[in-house]
Amino acid sequence: MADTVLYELTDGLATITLNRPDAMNALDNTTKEALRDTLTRASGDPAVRAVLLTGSGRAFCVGQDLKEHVEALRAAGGQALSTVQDHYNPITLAIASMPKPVVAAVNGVAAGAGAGFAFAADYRIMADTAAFNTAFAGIALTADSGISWTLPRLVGTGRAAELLYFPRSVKAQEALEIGLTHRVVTSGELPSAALEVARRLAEGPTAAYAAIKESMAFGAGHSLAETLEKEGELQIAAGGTFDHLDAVEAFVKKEKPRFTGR
Ligand code: T3D
Repeated sequence: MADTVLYELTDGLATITLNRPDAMNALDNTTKEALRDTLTRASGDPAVRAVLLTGSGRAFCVGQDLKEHVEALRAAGGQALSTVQDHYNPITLAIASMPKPVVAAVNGVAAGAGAGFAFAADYRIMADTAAFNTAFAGIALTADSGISWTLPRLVGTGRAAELLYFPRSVKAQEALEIGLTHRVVTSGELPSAALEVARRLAEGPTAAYAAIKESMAFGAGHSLAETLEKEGELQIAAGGTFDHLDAVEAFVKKEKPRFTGR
């Protein structure tokens, strides 16, 4: 695996770190491929019960590496844009459909696809010095990495349009106020605060979390009646897990449940 994406698995928590600090974790082809493959690995590994996605250095991720991109454009014209199908779509889908919670620890600026990856995560915790920037229209591109789907759901259609038409840095405090992040902490506190949230999720009822994630995604595109049916199917599956039985037994005994993810 390329060292531009670091992977560590400890006690059910997979930490994925974008590691091109000198390039503000801009996404060159090597990094995009490594990130896509690393997310796929985490998704399929039953030992992984939660994922923490972050960046090294002063940025979370500034999106497409525009220095590499300009060369690709010169060489291949519009063909360079197949990276959306080859990389951005699978990466975004891997985060959004990961059958376990994904926490984005936004340690610095998250722009373009970098913001898209954070928006696709289940939980965002952000340093007070960090910011989001949709960026795309600034270089005459449309939204990708799912931003046209996630952003209106997070902040509403009107505000999403404003942020896409007029890209700007949305600093942490504003991000919190408009619903772009769940929590803001100081940059010094971010690593431990993010780890605490992610560990808590890694120690949780993994199958139930996967079902919650699946039913919310399903509900976004289906009617109430269809969603009720889906919830029913998923609840039968969740009700058959060891974690459910153990948790109900623990409740009755007035004990704290210990989830194993099965
Ligand atoms: O085909 C396709 O590629 C389609 C897919 C697109 C997906 C996308 O992600 S498109 C969006 C690409 N990203 C951007 O347009 C963001 C561009 N960057 C910025 O707007 C600003 O740099 C930031 C708002 C992110 C941060 O501003 P600031 O003032 O903190 O930093 P800076 O001074 O602008 O940048 C610092 C360095 O990082 C600088 O390099 P230097 O001068 O020190 O050598 C700058 O060039 C570099 N940098 C920032 N963003 C990118 C980048 N280098 C390559 N690619 C970048 N995206």
